[in-house]
Amino acid sequence: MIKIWGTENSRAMRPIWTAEEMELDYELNMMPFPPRVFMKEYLDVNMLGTIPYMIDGDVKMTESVAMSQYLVEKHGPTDLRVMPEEKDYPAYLNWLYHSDATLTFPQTVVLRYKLQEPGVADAAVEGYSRWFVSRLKLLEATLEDREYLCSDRFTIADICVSYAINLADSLGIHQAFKPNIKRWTDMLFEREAFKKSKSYKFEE
Ligand SMILES: N[C@@H](CCC(=O)N[C@@H](CS)C(=O)NCC(=O)O)C(=O)O
Repeated sequence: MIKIWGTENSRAMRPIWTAEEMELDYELNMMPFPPRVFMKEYLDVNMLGTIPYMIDGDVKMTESVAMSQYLVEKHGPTDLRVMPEEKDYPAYLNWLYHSDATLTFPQTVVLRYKLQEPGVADAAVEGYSRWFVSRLKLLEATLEDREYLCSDRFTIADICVSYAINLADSLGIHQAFKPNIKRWTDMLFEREAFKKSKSYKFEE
C-alpha cells in the first residue's frame, strides 16, 4: 500500500495530484503545518520533518518530484509519463528538476520570512519574490506556442511545475500570472484531480 504524508497546499500536492490522476489506491496522512512543531512524532517517520514523505513497501522517499516520477514509472503505464524514446524526454527531465531546484527553491525563502517569521527578513521576501518571478521567463516563453509543457499532452511535468504557480498564488506573488502561464494554469487547475489534491486538509 502506498502511503503519503502531507500538509495542506504543500509540495505533497505533486504526488497526491499524480496518484489521483492515475486513480491509484493510496493512504493519505494529512498533518498540521509544520509537523516538526505541531506533530513531533512525525520525526520518527521522516527524520527530516519535511513534507511530503512517501512509502511503498520497502520504498521510502522524501522528494516530491521524485515521488511523482516513481508513481508513473512503477505504477503505470500512464500518459503522464514521457518515455526516453520520445523527442521531448530531455525537456521533460529538465522541467521536472526545474520545478523544484529553480522555481520552488526561492519560494521557500518567501514562505519562511513572509508567513512563518514575518518582520525578520522583509528584504529577503522582496528579493526572493522578484528572483522567483524572473525565473519564470523560460516557462512563459515555452508556453507561447503550446498547451502543455511536453509531448502535446498533460504529464507530470505540468503537475510539478504548475505547483510552483499554485504556491505563488498562496504567497501573494501575483506577478507570476503572466498571460501564457495564466492560460495554462487556468486549464490545469480545473482538473478534478488537482481540485482533490488541494482539498485535503488536516482534521483533528
Ligand atoms: N525538495 C523537497 C522539499 C521539501 C520541503 O522543504 N517541504 C516544505 C513544505 S512545501 C517543508 O517541509 N517545510 C516545513 C519544514 O521545513 O519544517 C520536496 O520537493 O519534497
